[in-house]
Amino acid sequence: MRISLPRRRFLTTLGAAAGLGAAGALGATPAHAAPMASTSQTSRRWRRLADDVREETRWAWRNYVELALGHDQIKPVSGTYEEFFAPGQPVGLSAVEALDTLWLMELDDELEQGLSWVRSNLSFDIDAPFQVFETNIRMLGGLLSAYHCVGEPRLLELATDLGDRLLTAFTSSPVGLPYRYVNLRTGEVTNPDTNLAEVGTYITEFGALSQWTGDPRYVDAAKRAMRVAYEARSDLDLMPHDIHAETGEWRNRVATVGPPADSFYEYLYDGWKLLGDDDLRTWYDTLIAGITAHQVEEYEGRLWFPQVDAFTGEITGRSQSELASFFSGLLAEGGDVALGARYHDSWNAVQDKFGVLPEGIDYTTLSAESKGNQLRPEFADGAFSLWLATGDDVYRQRAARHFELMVETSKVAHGYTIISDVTTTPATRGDLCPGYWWSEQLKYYYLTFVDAPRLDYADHYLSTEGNLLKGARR
Ligand code: IFL
Repeated sequence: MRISLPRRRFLTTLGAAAGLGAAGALGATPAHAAPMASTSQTSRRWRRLADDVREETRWAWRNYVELALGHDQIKPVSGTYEEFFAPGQPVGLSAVEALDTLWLMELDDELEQGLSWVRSNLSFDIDAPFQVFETNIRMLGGLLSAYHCVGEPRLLELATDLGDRLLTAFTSSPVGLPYRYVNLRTGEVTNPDTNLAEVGTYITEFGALSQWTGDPRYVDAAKRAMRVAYEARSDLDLMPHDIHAETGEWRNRVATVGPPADSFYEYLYDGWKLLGDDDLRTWYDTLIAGITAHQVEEYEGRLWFPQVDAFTGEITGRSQSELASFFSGLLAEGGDVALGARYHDSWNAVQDKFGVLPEGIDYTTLSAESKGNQLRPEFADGAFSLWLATGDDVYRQRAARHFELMVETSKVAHGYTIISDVTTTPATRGDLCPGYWWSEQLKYYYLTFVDAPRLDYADHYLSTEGNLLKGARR
């Protein structure tokens, strides 16, 4: 989720002061503005990087279209593909995830290929259980962001059809917490043993759907689920990460800002920002105060978020998932820029040590506990949010390094792949390009390196999956 703030204002001011046009302002370095010549060199460097990102996107898309269009995820080493949600039931996940990225990059021929596939092929009348959370952030979010960008009514029709099928997961529960799976055709729900992210990452997609269709059922269901979880918080204002969808009872005691809790916190802030719902801001502030009081640890000069017992505050683990690095950007957007910046610094130390970030570390030793990398976007996501919040060039530099490392290690014959071990030399590659890659880091890099004309930097919203639900400049 990313809502912007002061950067555009700053650049405009600096550009005007230096007598620069729009292009000159691109390379501006806040706080310590460089002389004119080096400013334009810097500007050219960022433009070149943005062009590189766009070219890599175009090349990878061409491969996907040739080898896997309509399938969920390309396997870019073997040139084959696999489905993400249900075996033998493709829904063109990568195509749907890519749509708003292609639009923002003005890759309009490629966008038309994706839209044309969606128009002619996409249907959700599928007799198979789909994971509600993933279907929401990836497919519903992808369709809604594409609708927001190109305005085609068919995209909203498809989104509404899918939203109705997902809603059953909420309305089937006696307390309103969604089951983890719903059969898209029959509405049969399964897996009530769930977690914070999977009960509380709906409010912006469902909110946008409610606003654009005029039907409040979606946003009401999403908020009800968040309220049920929030009201069960501990006296320390902490939340265990596992919960039961039929009873609302906790299934463990461990609080974490990483998975499987992460985007629950994100969507409290996002829901407030996108929909203006003050309850959500109050809930966010309450829980972040609990986290900063009980769930932060300084370790050898770096700041981390340990796992703690939600009822006593005792530290129970010092592992850190790479996915938690998004929290740096969330903190900055929520108003605590200093804490967010310190947390990003901690992750930057991990990037300095390993290059490509491992999936999980022990922060007491900075050693890799989980050695793969699933081609993850969170570090670049945090860098983009901090760049927007501070205008400090250091975050662009970190994003640039992240991009360059990805090209060095993950680029293979037909696209970009996950890494199964980042600690070997060279890194050991897997054979899969996850759907979120199309929606997330390509977009974060591009928007960080260039002033994209189709984005309203001053007022936009990107979801947890990087889907643009506000701020498209059509
Ligand atoms: O689906 C992606 C999204 O950013 C999220 N969780 C994990 C994925 C990327 O690592 O919310």
